[in-house]
Amino acid sequence: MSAPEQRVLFPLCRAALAALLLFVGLDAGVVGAHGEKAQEPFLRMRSFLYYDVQWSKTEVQVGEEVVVTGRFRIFEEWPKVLDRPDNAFLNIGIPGPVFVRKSSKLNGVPLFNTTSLEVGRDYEFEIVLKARKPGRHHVHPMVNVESAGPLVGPGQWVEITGDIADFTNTVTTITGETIDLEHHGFANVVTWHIVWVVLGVAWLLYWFRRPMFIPRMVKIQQGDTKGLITGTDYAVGAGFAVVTLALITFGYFRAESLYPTTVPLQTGRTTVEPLPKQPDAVEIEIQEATYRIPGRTVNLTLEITNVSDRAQRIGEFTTANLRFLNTDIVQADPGYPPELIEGGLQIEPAAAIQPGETVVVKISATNPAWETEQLAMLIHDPDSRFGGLLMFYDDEGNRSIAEIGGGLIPTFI
Ligand SMILES: [Cu+2]
Repeated sequence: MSAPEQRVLFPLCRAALAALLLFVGLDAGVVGAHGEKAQEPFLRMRSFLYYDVQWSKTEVQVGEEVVVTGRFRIFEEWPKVLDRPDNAFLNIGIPGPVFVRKSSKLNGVPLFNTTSLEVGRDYEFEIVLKARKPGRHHVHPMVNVESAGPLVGPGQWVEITGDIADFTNTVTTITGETIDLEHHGFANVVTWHIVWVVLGVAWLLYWFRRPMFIPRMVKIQQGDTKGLITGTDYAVGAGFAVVTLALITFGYFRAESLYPTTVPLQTGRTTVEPLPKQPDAVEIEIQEATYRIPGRTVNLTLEITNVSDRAQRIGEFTTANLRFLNTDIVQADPGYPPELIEGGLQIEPAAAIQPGETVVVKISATNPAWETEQLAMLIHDPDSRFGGLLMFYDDEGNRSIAEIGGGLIPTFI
């Protein structure tokens, strides 16, 4: 390498190494989550609003199952910039293959295909996971929407103990054979990789053993192309082509004879009906919605009309997987991630709204979570709108869910 080259290359290498170390360092700093807080507030507040999410266990052995259940409401005022959930897939948000997914159901329908979901409606999911890799992992229910991306529910820490070597994932095939998916076909994959790598390397070596790029380029520039490709080269090239085609043909017929009965990967769609619509217990008109920056408080002034025949009280306001509870009515669920449950829901007047009555209610949700969960960022959006669910409870404890959403005005005093 010449001196000028060295002067250019060494600082470049150093910069690349520094960037790599910085990246590794940053990565180590954020192992705590998936970056779910980095999703724009409108994605978390106005798309899929998850509720009643539960994890059957938070500590499991390798091979044990965890069932994640819950519901989501697809927000009626779906953001215009997002593609609607016409092509959606129920998924799980985990850091790599630390669990295997044994089943997923939406409203009781097994869902391993894409489906289309209706805006404004509710769905109930159940995802069964089998613990594979020991560690402490953040587990979110998630729906992937084509062109809109992954829309995640709340994340719970699940601890897997044991040894990954004990993990098995056996299934019985349609021909009655029992196989372990953890290792099935692995030797075959390795064998074929070796075969193709050997062939590829042999092809490269055949050409590399002679002077390569620059001497050949010089010859071409001089118009002296004689002898660049010899008769032997043509023969060897034809030989490689024949061997390649023969291997492909052999592979095809071998697979056909080993696995005569196969089913292609299924790409059909599944239809899932939404949960039946519950009659509205209340009608809500938003009179004012503000975010007071110094106090980290969302203040809502709502005109609420009770259209049910029972007295109604507000028990919870939930948005972006955060739950603000009126602890007079709803007690914190010990199974829900504690960092996502907040008290501090002030309701004025606190009295129940009687049937037929219209009351102006002031709700304030004060919590640092507006900043720490990066939801307050929405005031910097050109479309500063919020969304969420208000949970009403009647005097018999029946719940009804009302969607609220609209513009949110920041206040600085
Ligand atoms: Cu997470």
